[in-house]
Amino acid sequence: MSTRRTGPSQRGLFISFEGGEGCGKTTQTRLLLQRLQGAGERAVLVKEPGSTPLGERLRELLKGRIGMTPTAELLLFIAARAELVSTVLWPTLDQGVHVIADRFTDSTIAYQGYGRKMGLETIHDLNRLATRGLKPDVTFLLDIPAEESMRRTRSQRLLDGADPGRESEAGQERFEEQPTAFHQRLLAGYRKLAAAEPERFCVLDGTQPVEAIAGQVWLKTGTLLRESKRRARRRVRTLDPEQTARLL
Ligand code: ATM
Repeated sequence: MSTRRTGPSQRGLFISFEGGEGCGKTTQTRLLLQRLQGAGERAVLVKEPGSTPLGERLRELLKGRIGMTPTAELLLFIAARAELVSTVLWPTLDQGVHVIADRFTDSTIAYQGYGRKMGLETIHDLNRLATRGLKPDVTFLLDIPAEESMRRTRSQRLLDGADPGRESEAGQERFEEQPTAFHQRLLAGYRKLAAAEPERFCVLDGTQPVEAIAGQVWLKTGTLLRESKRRARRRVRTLDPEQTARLL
């Protein structure tokens, strides 16, 4: 099946953010959205799982009280992704709108693959099925030590008013209450992914101040934007008159 439907006009950039709990990616996605829009670019933010009617229902299930096997959990994340890619991501990018994703395929490899120790080959195959060839142009990995991730999550829950002595809900237990070893495997998994694809990953020290991280994210995004505009201009120059007429 052909996946790319873009013509010679400029496709939007697809930018994903990854990392463990409390790494600050949600803050960074919002800051980047503001910055892109402030620069006159069209951009949207999506969150995985979520950002479609089906994805939001699946998010409720995945973060709710219901128990589930690791296989069922994996398939629900993949189902949410398949829906998001087909109904939102490809159509949006094809219109030249940039998409910022709070988690994407690497989360499944890190959490279900390295964290839950499920088969990496199977996860890669399922990711391919769900994404139909879509890959981020850049993935920002906000790297924080596993202990710091767990500390930040605990203080956030206290701020949110959760009673630390109370039994946590199944959805919270699913990831946030996993032992330190799970978070260490998760982080090691992310670092392996980044080392395997250095041209896509931009690894940032997530313990830096928010503004410093935002500055590094903006620097890299600006470079990609300029490259993407240059490529689009080159494509237009190489069109024959018939193709140009079809675009007008
Ligand atoms: P947040 O991104 O809102 O934190 O929630 C999504 C949770 O789902 C997150 N962990 N917690 N808590 C990571 C987890 N997750 C997976 O395990 N696999 C996936 O493929 C995705 C997209 C998320």
